[in-house]
Amino acid sequence: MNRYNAFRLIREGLTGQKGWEPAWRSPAEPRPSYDAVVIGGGGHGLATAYYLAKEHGMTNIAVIEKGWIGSGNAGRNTTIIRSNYLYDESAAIYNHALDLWKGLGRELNFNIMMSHRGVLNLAHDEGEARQLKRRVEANRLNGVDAEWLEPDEVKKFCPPINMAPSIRYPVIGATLQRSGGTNRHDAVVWGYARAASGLGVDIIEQCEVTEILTEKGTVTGVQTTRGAINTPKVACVTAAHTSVMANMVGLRLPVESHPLQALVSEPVKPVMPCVCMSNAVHVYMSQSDKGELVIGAGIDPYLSYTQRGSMDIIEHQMASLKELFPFVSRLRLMRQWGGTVDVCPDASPIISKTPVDGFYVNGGWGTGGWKATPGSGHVFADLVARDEPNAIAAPFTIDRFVSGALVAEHGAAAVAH
Ligand code: FAD
Ligand code: PYC
Repeated sequence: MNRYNAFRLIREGLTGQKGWEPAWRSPAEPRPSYDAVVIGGGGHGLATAYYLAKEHGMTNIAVIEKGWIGSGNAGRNTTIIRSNYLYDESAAIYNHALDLWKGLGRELNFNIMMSHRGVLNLAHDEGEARQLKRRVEANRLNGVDAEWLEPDEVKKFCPPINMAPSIRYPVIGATLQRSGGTNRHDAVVWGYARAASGLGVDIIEQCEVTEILTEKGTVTGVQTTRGAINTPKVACVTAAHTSVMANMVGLRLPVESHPLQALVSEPVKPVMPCVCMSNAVHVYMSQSDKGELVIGAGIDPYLSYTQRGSMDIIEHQMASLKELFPFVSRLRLMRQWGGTVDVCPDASPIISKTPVDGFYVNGGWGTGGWKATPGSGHVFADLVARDEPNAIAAPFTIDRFVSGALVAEHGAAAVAH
């Protein structure tokens, strides 16, 4: 911090913090028309807007968000980042995202607290071990830094784990992706918003899109709670509300919305050196830089738009976690929350044009879209700007639900599905 900034910090502290400029421009009213409108101010929507402006010169655009930016899953997720998916198509997009994460803090000039602390996926029986070893081989062919760890190596990498063979689901090995890890979700959203705004993008919060306007099968604009906007391109990035928005243009997408919840403990000294996930018992844990243990579970099985989950899921997840990490039984839990995740039948996302000209969809990321944020925004911006999917996006068009060319990733996404 230079002397001017230090002085300013003190002055603002003593004078009621009135002199700070907002980090991004959030005009009260949208303009009457834009070259493109991005619906949804989560990580994916903001990244899309940023890359549209930065890489395609589309600066007359707006992000329309019904709440505040990051109020959806972007601000509710547990920030696990990895690219160890089974199929080539998935490895391509998640590796693309991982590459972008590596330089994102510098690019946005915002500390996103990216930490490549490694992600363990545990195996509890021979069948699971075989599947995970197969995934390691597939990952390596795709340039993912995956390895198989024997039990003593698991214990060495993650000392607090309980390796006792007597527990109900004993740990018999694990995969490790060392470049996987976590970051800070709010910082990512704020960083993208500030950078997009700096390039001219309007970020309109507390404004809901209530209608997609079309004429003869072509988008002409959107109706919002702050009036109509004319635009030839609508990029829909609304996660849990993907199918709701698609319905507005008469499209029925195979996306289901489920609650997914997580919780954090009181802060403690560093105890958990990595991210640890178990598909079999549906639980995972990491430790935030503040010291809180960040703990998640599987989806609540019913469909719902409520941003909360039910108690039995928490009971199940904590019972499983207590066996794997007995020390947690002495911790107090501090906060619990839920989000609503948009799940496709093959546990892979949709990045697609639609039969309605000018209406593009990016959604269906389910329980695993945070890790994809920069990659998703990057390839979606390219699709919206050029009206053609690039090689990374092409496998994720909605045509696959007709052709049957699904990218079935339930295994790799399974901890939360
Ligand atoms: P969102 O942040 O939900 O953004 C969509 C936005 O659209 C919302 O802000 C919403 O308000 C807005 N919107 C909706 N309808 C309208 C409308 N009509 N008009 C205007 N705006 C509208 N993924 C991982 O990779 N790793 C994890 O560890 C992980 N953990 C998770 C834990 C939990 C508890 C949850 C809930 C999710 C988790 N995920 C994880 C999944 C991840 O959070 C999502 O896949 C991802 O954040 C989706 O990003 P988004 O930007 O599309 O969604
Ligand atoms: O996709 O790695 C993941 C994940 C972990 C928790 C929720 N999603």
